[in-house]
Amino acid sequence: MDMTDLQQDLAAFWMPFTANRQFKQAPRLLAEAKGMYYKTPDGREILDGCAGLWCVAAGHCRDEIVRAVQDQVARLDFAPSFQFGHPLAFEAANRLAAITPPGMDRIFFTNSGSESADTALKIALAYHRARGEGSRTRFVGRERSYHGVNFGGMSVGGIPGNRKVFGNSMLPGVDHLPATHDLARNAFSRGQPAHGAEFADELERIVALHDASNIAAVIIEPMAGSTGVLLPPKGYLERLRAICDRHGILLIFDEVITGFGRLGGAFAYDAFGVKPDIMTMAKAINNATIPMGAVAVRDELHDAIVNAAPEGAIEFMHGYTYSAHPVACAAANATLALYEREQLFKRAAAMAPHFEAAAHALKGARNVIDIRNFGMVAAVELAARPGAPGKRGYEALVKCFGKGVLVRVTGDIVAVSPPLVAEKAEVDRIFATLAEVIATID
Ligand code: PXG
Repeated sequence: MDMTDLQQDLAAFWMPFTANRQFKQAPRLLAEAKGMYYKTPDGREILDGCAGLWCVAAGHCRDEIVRAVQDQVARLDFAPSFQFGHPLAFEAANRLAAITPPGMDRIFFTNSGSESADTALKIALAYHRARGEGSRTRFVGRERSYHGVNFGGMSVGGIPGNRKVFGNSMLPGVDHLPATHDLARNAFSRGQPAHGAEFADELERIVALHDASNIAAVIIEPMAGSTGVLLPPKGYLERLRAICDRHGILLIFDEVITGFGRLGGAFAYDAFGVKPDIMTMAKAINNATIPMGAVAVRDELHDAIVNAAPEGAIEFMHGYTYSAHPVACAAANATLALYEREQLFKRAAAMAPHFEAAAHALKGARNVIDIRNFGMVAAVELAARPGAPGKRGYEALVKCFGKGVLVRVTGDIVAVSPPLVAEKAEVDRIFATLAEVIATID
């Protein structure tokens, strides 16, 4: 086989979260990218309406990040982080600590959002055990939440499709809060919806059932992303925080999507003012240039775990070969410096009103039953075609791609979350294309 054959035979690559047979009949290939645009192998430009997969916050192939990666891979390709260290890892941790909420300055590195979710759960267990409350082993997740695909994250997650096949092999001792999505009361809300703070009270019911002394942590996405942009109702996060505090339960925010400017601040804390005990990150941590994730924890949690171990002993039995990989760290350092220099989170906040208006201009379009938004993220929800849920959404994705715009679809919900460097004209084009496309879908 020559190289062209190797690239054109699509059978060997078993694609993740993809309808493989359908895709391979009509593949959508992306060969290059720069700034706000992808390019297909035949040279067609595609405007990136979802920052890759919510991750390329600064736009594609930014020179500073590319150079940092090129330099680093030639200088130090790999160094172990078990009992050794390299300077860029400490720099990356300090750069992250500078933007995490106050007092959440201890950073554990992973390679993905899924690994960050499982790491966060393990930190919660280790913390309670170190304090002599080892009976706190239960977790509380939420319906319609996504915390990746590893067994821990999948168990606390609430995506039926992920749970259907593997449901009998999950972590024991997990309950789920109800999802906060309430179209009857909140359709077409701008920003946080008004109704639904009381969904948090379900946590009291779960505590009453199991007793707080058995519950380690609650994990939620402060804004549920991949399940269709579900925003926290006003007062909901505050109430959840208060109930956790009342019962000594840790609160974990999964910020894999919400982190790094998507909500118009560094993290959900900056947008909503509620501070978790542990937060997970990935994706835009290094503009998605090299796989990387991280978990930030409150200093007291770190100290409790570390100080409980005998001197000279490994305090937390956890880590990955590629934790703090030098090339990933180089990309993170260059990315975080770029975010700061360009004040990208503030830029996202400044663009948010225009973005909101452009999104809500689709109100009244065919089959549109809701539009919701916050910062630089919006969802347009279509009514499902009777007997064929997901078909309208998929058609929207295919037709937008045909018109040169990449959007992300979950069922019949179209999510728009472009790189934070998007100009007004690009925001307008994304929504105008979506409007044109929706008009053609019966
Ligand atoms: N937590 C959250 C909140 C996520 O959104 C993960 C964990 C897992 O991250 P990794 O890096 O292991 O994939 C995610 C991932 C989509 C989509 O279509 C969303 C994600 C991944 C792929 C597709 O919206 N989020």
